[in-house]
Formats: sequence, structure tokens, C-alpha cells
Amino acid sequence: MSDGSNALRGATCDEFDVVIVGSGFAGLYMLYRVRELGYRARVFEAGSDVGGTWYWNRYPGARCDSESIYYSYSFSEELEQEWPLLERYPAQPTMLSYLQHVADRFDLRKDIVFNSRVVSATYDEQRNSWSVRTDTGLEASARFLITAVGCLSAANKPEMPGQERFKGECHHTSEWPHDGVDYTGKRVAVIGTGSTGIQLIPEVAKTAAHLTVFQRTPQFTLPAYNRGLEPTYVNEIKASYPDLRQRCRESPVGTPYAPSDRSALEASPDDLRKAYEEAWAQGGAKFLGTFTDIMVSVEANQTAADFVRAKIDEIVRDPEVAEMLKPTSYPIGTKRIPIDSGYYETFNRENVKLVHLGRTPLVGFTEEGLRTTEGEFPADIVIFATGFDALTGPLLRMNLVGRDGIELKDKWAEGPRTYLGLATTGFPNLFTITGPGSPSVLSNMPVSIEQHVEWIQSCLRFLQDCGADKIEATPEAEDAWTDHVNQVAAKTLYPRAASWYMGANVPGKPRTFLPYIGGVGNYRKICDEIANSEYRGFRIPGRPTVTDVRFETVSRYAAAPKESEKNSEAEKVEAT
Ligand code: NA7
Repeated sequence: MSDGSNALRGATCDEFDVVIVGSGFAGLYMLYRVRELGYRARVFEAGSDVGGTWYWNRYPGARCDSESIYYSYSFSEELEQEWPLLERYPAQPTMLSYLQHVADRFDLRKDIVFNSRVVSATYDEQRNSWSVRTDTGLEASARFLITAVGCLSAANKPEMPGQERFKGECHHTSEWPHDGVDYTGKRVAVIGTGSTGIQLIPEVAKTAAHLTVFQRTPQFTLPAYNRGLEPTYVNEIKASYPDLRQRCRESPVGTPYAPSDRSALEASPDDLRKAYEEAWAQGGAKFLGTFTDIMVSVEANQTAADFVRAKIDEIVRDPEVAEMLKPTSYPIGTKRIPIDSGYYETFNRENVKLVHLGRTPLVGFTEEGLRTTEGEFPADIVIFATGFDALTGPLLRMNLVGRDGIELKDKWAEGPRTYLGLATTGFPNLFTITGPGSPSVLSNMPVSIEQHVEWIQSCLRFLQDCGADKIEATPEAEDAWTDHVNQVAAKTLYPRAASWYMGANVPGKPRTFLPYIGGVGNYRKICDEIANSEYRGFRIPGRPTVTDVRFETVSRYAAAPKESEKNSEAEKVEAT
């Protein structure tokens, strides 16, 4: 681990070709790729080490909800062959070690300045360069600014009346102390039951004297069935990597599994139950792909939701608690589906109490704990598992100022507007890796990150080759893409939930569907076509500009494979 005393910290206003913000999955790979262009690059990182999400989220139970066989870089054959695959779902320490290993293996650290959060970045039109400032007073300027800040990195910390009076400890899961938190024998309160709360709660319940869970909206969750991976299985996977990676790149969500082409509405009750039981027994979020129409038809969705609600009844012994845990106000999957290890079972423990804030809202803190309209709940430790200001939060908190002094927060006051989720008009030479309007959080992130990084590298190479030093999305292309993102989302059930996909978890945030749901493979084709057309929809001085940009409203759900195509390697992988 770096101690942050990087030699580069002495620099004042240095000039670079590229400044990259963040050194998680995206920032590390972007640095690797811009070096290939011969560019001088500087990375600023708020943490004291690389890792991004996997550096910050150290809470008990933190684990990736994508499988380790495909949640990794594919760009280096040696890396993917040599890195050991130990568990079905990699734990946070494993992911952090992986990214530390990547940083060392490719000698990336020497261009990264740690403990330096970018607090402003301003574009100077005359100089055609970005000036970047950090909270430690460092300054740098660069022709290109690339954000690799993650989608879920700006913590959502709700203001709770009276918090300053509370005598115990408070922690947000994404800023977990590096020395850990000792809750053995203590009274713990957890606020929030999203993916994070659902991973954390069973772990804390094992050693805390008492755990009170404050649930605002009940969550559907699916069993993870995490397990160790057999060496023979790992060898088979590693031997099939070229094919497995390619299937990820072409797939709807960046995983190697073929989507179903069966409709839930055409299945008999017996077939439905059998199919859901099989998917439940396999574990993981693939359950939502059991039928092709679960995310587009209310009736089809209901069959999956009913199945999970019946499981809650089977698992949770107290019928009143089971009732409180059952989601009824949104279609299953429209709030990000967590996968768990014994979440519903945790409510059978004597030391765990569920408080449903939907019935008895939180009033605030007392000196001794938390108070709802129902009463007081003493706690020694309060854990906020209250999520993130997703996708736009990390970008807006950086105070980006574009051409003519336009501030990103003003430009996006009604919601984000981007071209491909990669660029935004008025902010020349800014690239946003996995930005709003790209598949990002609706995909296996490393696949989407690699696609964006490689697209940006090709774009920079194109500019180099034609002697250009500036690129900016046209307003027409941005309008067309933003409309397209909304039209594709409107064809699904996703906009029906008050979710962070919709910006609904942060008070005052505009309600708009933030990621692109057209599918990873379809999106890649669109991006490639734009690159192959010499960057249609972008303005590059000295080159013709094509402003007439249109997108067909594709749906990843319509792209189901034929039955014959489904007996692929992917099926064998999952069955192993
Ligand atoms: P989420 O999924 O946004 O979950 C946050 C939880 O906190 C959720 O249950 C919220 O209830 C709850 N919450 C948020 N604000 C409040 C307030 N003010 N009072 C009470 N409860 C509140 O974040 P996670 O960290 O769990 O997961 C985010 C992603 O990170 C996850 O999908 C993975 O990809 C990694 P709500 O449902 O909004 O009513």
C-alpha cells in the first residue's frame, strides 16, 4: 500500500496531456492505455491507495455481486491466466488485492497521486486545456480530462435531526474505518436495506449483542450461494476465456449467460414454479432472466415477484415480520436486485429486530440511539447503509466548468445530458468513463469499463493521427442520445420504481433514468459505428461535422437467442 507520500506531491501546476480522476478499475486501465499513446498522464486519487469501490467499501460482508470468472480485466492474457479464482463471488479484500496487483504489475503507481481529491476542473478555451485542482492544493493542467470516478462513489448521507447529540459511533458503509469496527457484544442499528445493508446485516447479527434494522422500503433479494471454486472448474474457465470474454462483450449485461427467450406469460403454473425454483437454486441475479419478459411486462414480473414473496414466507418464521419484509410497491428488479447470504434468515434470530420505517418513520437521533414515531431504539453504533448519489453525484461533486463558464451542475439541473454517456456538449476534451447514459451499473462493470477505455484510446489516437487537439459532442447528437436513453428505458418497467437508477433516493435530485438499458452488446455496436464514421455527432476542428444522428430504439429484451443457440458454453458454465 502506498502511504500517500508520493514523490509527485511536491509538484505545483504541472502540464500533462491527460489528467485522469480516480484509480479504480477504470482509472488504472485508462492510465495503461494512454501511456501506449505516448501521452504524459497524471492520475489524482482521493484514497490512499488504488481500488476505487473496493478501496472504500470495507464493511463486513462486502462482496462483489458479479461472479469472479468474469468480474476482471480481459486485456492481459497473462493476468487473467495467473490471477487465482477462489470463490464464486469475490470478497472485497480479494478485489482490493487484485487491483493492487494490477497497479504493481503494470507499474502504474508512479503516475498516481494519492490522498488528493479533485475539487474543481475548469476548461480554458483559449489554451484548450483543463485546469484541475485538488483538496490538497495541487494544480495540474491537461489537454484531456478523463473521469474514472465510478458510478457509486458519492455517499448519500441523509441528514438526521439530533445526530450531533448521539453519544455512540456512526459510520457510513462506504467510508468504513480501515481498522474495522468492533461491534462484538454491542447494540448496533443499521439504516438501509439495499445491496449493502443486505450484505452487512447477516454478518453484524452474528456477533452484535443486538441488531435493529431500519428498513424504509422492503427489498427483493436472491440467494448468492457463494462457494469456493474447484481447481478443475477454474482450469476449464481459463481455457475458455477468449470465447467467454467475447460473449460478455456481445451480451445484454456483460455476462457470459445467454438470455432466455421464453415468456412467463406463456408458461403453465407448473413450468413457472419449476423454472423459478431452478433459478433460485442456482443463485444470483440471473434469476431475473428466467423469462424474457420479466422486466417489460407487469404480469410476467408479478410471477417472479410472487415467487420471491412466497420464499420469504417459507424462510421467515414470524408471519408479521415476513409481511414487513415483502416488497409490494414496485416490480421486482426495478430497484437494483441484491444477492445475499442468509438475509431473510437473519430475521429468525433472537437478537435481531426489524423496524419498518414505511409504517413508523424515523424522527431522528437521541443521545442513546434512534427514535421513530413508534419509540426509542438504543444503539452503541449506528451504521448508515444509505447508498449513493449514483452516476451524476461523483461528477457534480467535482465542480466541472466547461466552455464559456458553464457549470455542469447547471447544465444538468434537469438531469444528465450526454452523448453516449461519454461526453457532454460544452465540455470539450472531457471523457466520462461509465458516465450517465451508458450501460454502466446495468452491466458487469469491467466489461463496460474496458469498452469505454478502449473507445477513448481509439478516439485519442484518431485525433493524434489527424493532428487535431479538440473534440466536443454536438448539441444535436446529445439531444438524440438523451432522447434515445429515455425512450429505451420507457419500454421497460424500470421507471416504475423510486430507485437510485431514477435518482429517487436523493432528495431534490431530478427524476430521470440514469443508465442506458439498450444492452452492452448493442451499445458497443453503436459506439463502434460512431468511431468508424470518424466520430459522427462530434465536432473536431478541421474535419467535417455530421450533426444528423439518429438511434433506433433497440431493446436488449427483444434480442433473445434462438433455442439452438442457447446450448452454448454459457449454459455449461452455470451448470458446473
Ligand atoms: P441503496 O441500494 O441505495 O440502498 C440504500 C438503502 O438506504 C435503501 O434501503 C434506502 O431506502 C435506505 N435509505 C436511504 N436514505 C434513507 C433515509 N433517509 N432514511 C432511511 N433509509 C434510507 O444503496 P446500497 O449501498 O445498498 O447499494 C448501492 C449499490 O452499491 C448496489 O446496488 C451495488 O451495486 C453496490 P429506499 O429503498 O430508498 O427507500
